[in-house]
Amino acid sequence: MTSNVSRWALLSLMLLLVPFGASAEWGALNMPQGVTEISNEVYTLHMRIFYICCAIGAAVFGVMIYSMFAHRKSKGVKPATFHESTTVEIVWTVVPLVILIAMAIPAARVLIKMEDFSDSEMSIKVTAYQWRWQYEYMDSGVSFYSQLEPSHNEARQMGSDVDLEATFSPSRKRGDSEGGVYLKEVDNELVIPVGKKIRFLHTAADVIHSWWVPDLAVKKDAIPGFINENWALIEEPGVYHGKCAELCGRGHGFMPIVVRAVPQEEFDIWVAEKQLAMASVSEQADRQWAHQELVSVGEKVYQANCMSCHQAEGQGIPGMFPAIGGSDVATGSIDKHIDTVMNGIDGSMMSQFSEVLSDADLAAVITFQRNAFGNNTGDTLQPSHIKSLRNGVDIRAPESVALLPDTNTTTGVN
Ligand code: HEC
Ligand SMILES: [Cu+2]
Repeated sequence: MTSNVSRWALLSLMLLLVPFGASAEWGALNMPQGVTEISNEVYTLHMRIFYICCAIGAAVFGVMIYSMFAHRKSKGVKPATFHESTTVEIVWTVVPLVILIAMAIPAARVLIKMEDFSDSEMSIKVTAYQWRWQYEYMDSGVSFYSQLEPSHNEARQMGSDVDLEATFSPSRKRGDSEGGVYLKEVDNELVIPVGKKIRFLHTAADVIHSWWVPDLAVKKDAIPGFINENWALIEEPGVYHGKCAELCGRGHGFMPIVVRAVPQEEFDIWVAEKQLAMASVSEQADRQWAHQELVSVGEKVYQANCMSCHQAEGQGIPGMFPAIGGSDVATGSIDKHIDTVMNGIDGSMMSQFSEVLSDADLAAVITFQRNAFGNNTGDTLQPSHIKSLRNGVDIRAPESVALLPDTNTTTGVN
């Protein structure tokens, strides 16, 4: 009997120890402490409540185990027969109440602080799309899209023979290997200055997403039609990773976030460079492009934005994504092709790209599709054509909007 009990005790102990032996890094099990004041406060709160839970657990299970062992039936102990002890009832109401209040006060303080957007020095609007983020710096007008780094996107494709272990680095620190951490890098990082209170405005353009960067203690739902607020003040320069934390469809696992916090001077240079690049994008739309130039730029745009569905050789996936090679759209009327890419196809996975791609990128990818994968229409689509389409009637607006009466001709309205 005794040997049986001790054998069970030993086995349970071994089972309990298994997870501890396996996890070399304790920190990896816990919540990260993060790099902002709020994230540190959240961490402290989390640890304090965790220890309170441990103490309660130890006390409750201790009393239970002691009672079961010391007063067991086999020792001839008779159960007590008392009922309705007012003292006990008061104690087990008051003690948890005091513990709850002791936890709620500091928790409420941190929550209120998290919701305090006053004195923010900079605002960034973050719009979530399936499956990319758009960052708009409200103060400087800088705006760009950020999505999974193309080399990672390529590696994750079905049948890709990229050696993940050799290409990507296992740790979270960037720079360990050229490829960065698999599925955690983006093409355009969100760059922000250190030491500034930055307000984030979250919204989404299609379904619900959630912008989550654990090191900043920021996790906010991005909901179409709503603006949610959030803020962060990072003290130390560094690179912080995050991801979308709301199941948002097929590509949910492939919308990482990278925040790079840099000193103010470095940030100012970055903003100036971005503004210059944005100006040159609009210049690019005005010049005349060579056919071959459009095709080679288009190939890169295709790889970054279209290949995950239409596949590397433009063969598509039968039943899911149509092939581009030999497609009626990519070899037929170019207007239909432009409309498909710019506006997407309602109710399908083919989303609109007019917001996401520049005039030059749109013209390039369409030219590429009409002259690759065995399509040889010989067509060349100039970026200026896309630009004129955008500047003319807003082809994205629903018809009802286009038909609204012109206020100038309506009597009584100025
Ligand atoms: C998320 C998956 C996805 C991505 C990414 C995607 N497409 Fe599509 N695409 C589709 C689907 C699905 C259809 C078919 C829609 C339908 O007909 O209902 C389609 C249809 C098309 C067609 C019409 C093909 C035909 O023969 O009907 C063209 C052209 C096209 N896409 C171009 C592009 C371009 C250019 C890009 C990148 C800029 C792109 N697509 C990115 C899913 C995607
Ligand atoms: Cu998402």
